[in-house]
Amino acid sequence: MPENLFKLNAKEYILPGSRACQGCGLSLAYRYMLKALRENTIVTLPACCLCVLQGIYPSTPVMIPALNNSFASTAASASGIVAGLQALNRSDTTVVAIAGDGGTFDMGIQSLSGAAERETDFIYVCYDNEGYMNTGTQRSSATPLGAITTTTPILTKQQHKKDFIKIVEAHDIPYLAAVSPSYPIDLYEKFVKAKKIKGTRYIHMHIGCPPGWVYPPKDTVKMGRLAVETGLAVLFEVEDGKFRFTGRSKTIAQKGNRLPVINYVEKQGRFKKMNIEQLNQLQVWVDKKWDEYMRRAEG
Ligand SMILES: Cc1ncc(C[n+]2csc(CCOP(=O)(O)OP(=O)(O)O)c2C)c(N)n1
Ligand code: SF4
Repeated sequence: MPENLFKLNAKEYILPGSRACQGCGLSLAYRYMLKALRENTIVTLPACCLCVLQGIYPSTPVMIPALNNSFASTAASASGIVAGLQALNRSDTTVVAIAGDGGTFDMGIQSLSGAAERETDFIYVCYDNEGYMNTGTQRSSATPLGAITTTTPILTKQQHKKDFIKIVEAHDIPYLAAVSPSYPIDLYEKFVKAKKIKGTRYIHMHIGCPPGWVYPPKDTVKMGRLAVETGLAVLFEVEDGKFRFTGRSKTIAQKGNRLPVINYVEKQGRFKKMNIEQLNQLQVWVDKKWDEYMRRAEG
C-alpha cells in the first residue's frame, strides 16, 4: 500500500484541460480513483458535472471508456454492461457506475437498490457535492441543513441531509466506504481494495464545489479537510458488515479532538444565512451520527 503520494500509480488517466470549474473537488477525486482502478475500467454516468469533465463526444480528456445514461438508470446501465461482459467471457474489466448526489440520493436510488439486491458485480460511486451543481446549485436531499441554494434562497434548506449510506448498507453489500479527495491515499487504497472484491461495492465521495458552496477555488482541499475535522464527512469503511474508521477520522476518534461545525460553516457563503438555532441543530445532528459511528467502531 502506498505510504505517500509519490507511491500512487504515476500514470494519469485524465489529460490536462477538462471543462470542470477551477478548484473542482471532483476532478481530484476522479483522478485518484482512475489511478487506483487503472486500465480495463468502464464507467457509466448520467447527466452531471462529471459529464462536463468527460467532455462532448468525440473529444474527451479521460482515457477510459465512458457511457452516458439517463438519470434513473445509472446502476441499471452498469448491470447491462456487466451482463454483456459476462456474455463475452470478459472477467478482467471493472464496471463503475458513478453519479452525483442528485443522481443517487434522489433519482438513481431505485436502480442502485435493484442492482445491489441482485449482487451485481460492480462499483457504485456517489460523488456528493451536496446539490444539483451542474444546473446551478439546486437543493438535493444531500444538501445540509442551513445551506442556501437557488431553490432554498430565502429560508435556506430546512431539513438535514439524508443518511444515504445507511440505506445502501441495508443491502448487506460486501464493501462500502466513504472518502474525500482531501485525503488521496485513503481514497486510493479504498478503490484498490474495492476493485479486488466481488459483488456490489459502494464508495461515497464527499466533494467540494467552489461555486455551489461559495468559497475560493484554492480552498477545495482545505474545505474537504475541515469537513472531516468537524465530522460532517467521516472516513470509514464497512467490510462484510464490520465498521472501521480510517485515516484522519480514525485519529480523531482515538484522540477525541473533533472540531465544532462552526469552523467549517463559517468558511462557506452557502451558510451565510444560517441562524444560531440551525447551527446548534447541525451540531447536534453531527454529534449523534458520530456517536453512532463510535459505538460501531467499539463494538
Ligand atoms: C431527467 C432529467 N432531468 C433533469 C436534467 C437536467 N440536469 C442535468 S445535470 C442535473 C444536475 C445533477 O445533479 P447531481 O446528480 O447532483 O450532479 P452534479 O450536477 O452535482 O454533478 C440536472 C438536474 C436531465 N439531464 N435529465
Ligand atoms: S459546479 Fe462544482 S462540482 Fe460542478 S464542475 Fe464546478 S466545481 Fe465541480
